[in-house]
Amino acid sequence: AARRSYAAVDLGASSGRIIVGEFDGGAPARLREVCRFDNTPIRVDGVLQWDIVALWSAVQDGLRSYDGELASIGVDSWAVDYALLDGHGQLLGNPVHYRDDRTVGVPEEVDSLVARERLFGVTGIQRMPINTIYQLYAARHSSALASARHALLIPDLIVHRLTGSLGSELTNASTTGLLDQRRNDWATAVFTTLGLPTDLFPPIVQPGSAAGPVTAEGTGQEGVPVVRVGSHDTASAVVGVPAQTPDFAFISCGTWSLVGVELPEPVRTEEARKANFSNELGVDGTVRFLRNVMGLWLLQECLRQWQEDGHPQDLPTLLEGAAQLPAGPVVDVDSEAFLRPGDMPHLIREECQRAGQPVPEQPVQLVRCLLDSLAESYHRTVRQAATLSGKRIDVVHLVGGGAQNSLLCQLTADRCELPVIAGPVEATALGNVLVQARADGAIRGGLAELRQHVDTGLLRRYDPRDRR
Ligand code: ADP
Ligand code: LRH
Repeated sequence: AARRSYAAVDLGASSGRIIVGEFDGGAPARLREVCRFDNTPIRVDGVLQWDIVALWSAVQDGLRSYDGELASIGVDSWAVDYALLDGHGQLLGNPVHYRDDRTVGVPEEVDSLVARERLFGVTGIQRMPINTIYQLYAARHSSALASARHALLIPDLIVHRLTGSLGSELTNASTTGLLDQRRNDWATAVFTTLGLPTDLFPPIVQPGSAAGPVTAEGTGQEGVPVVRVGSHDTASAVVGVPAQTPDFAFISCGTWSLVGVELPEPVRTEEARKANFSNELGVDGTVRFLRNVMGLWLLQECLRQWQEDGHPQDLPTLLEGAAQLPAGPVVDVDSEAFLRPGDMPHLIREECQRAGQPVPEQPVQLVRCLLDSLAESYHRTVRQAATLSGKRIDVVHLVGGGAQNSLLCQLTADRCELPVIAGPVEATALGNVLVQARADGAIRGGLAELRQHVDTGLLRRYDPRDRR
């Protein structure tokens, strides 16, 4: 068969990349990284924001640098954040970062307008300050919102810039806390109750649908079709999970760790709400029943702080050292104290002290502490996901940048007492191109068939070690 190539534009909270997946009729897709760029948030007038102009320029440059022929392009990115556009489609400033402190105390304010139980019953989403619903409520009196005609989630914004097409792709819309899962449409009653315009977000569009050809200049790809994929990066990551059995749990492990199971139907029970689980919508009508765990953000912030303090640390050396240490103190990684940028080593030590545990002093001890703590949270969440959903779990798939952290993978296998299959690192880009290839007719089938296209050479297995 003729070779077909699809570009995944995958913007993560710590880095963006363009990865081209090639299909030539054989089973595994070949992935080739075209470019990678840092995603460094900026603070302007005290507000933490995404540097969207830098990101867009990097996407343009990356697409232009690709010298082969593309069958299509798909875009995925992190959830919950949005950009505002005026009536002419012009951007009204940078998107505010979900870690900005404008949402402090806002969930409680919204509770008094819409009861938590009711909101979960409609949207099925975990209560987190970062959710779009709380960000928009915090911004309800802003001049930007007053002059806005449209709000677009990040991947929808990039698709709009590429094609001019307006739409809200379903999987990412489900993370906002503003989507009515019973109808898969915007929860207009919730918008109204909160005093928000009901037509702010464009209509819902399905993953796998066409967004139109590239019209943007400066990309070198004018005319190439853009396909809407599972535009929530986690939706694409779970498409790219190399599951060989339905009885798996996943950990999509990057800046955040998304820990849960894939289900045919949501679980919007009171128990699920109390355990703070989310029902995120996936490709092919699936549901990701999961909890957001704070993730490698903790490590990223420690590294940033040590650098700022003039004691830069080398990650591979730290991880090697941490593997030699015995298990130490464990903190609750999901504490809101860790959500926003700050002196993470100090915050972790404080948390240990508060819990009456030994305080990790050296960087290597801190790294061991946060990896043990993450593994503990993964274990608890996998167990809860199984109990709350009634699903059996035989194996844990860990995908994303964290799959390169063999200590974390091993600790996770040990704590969960289950085998961990680590990889692919670029599961998100893979899931993105798999959905494009299917839309193009190059591959066929449901998710189980798409998952047969994962290159098993990219995987590593960790078995639980005996506990002494
Ligand atoms: P995101 O998509 O949220 O930007 P990634 O999936 O790219 O995140 O994962 C980034 C994380 O992967 C980093 O924070 C780092 O902890 C981890 N990582 C990246 N490279 C390595 C490596 N060589 N060894 C161990 N961990 C790594
Ligand atoms: C991971 C992710 C996650 C969201 C967070 C904001 O990149 O999309 O699923 O909860 O970013």
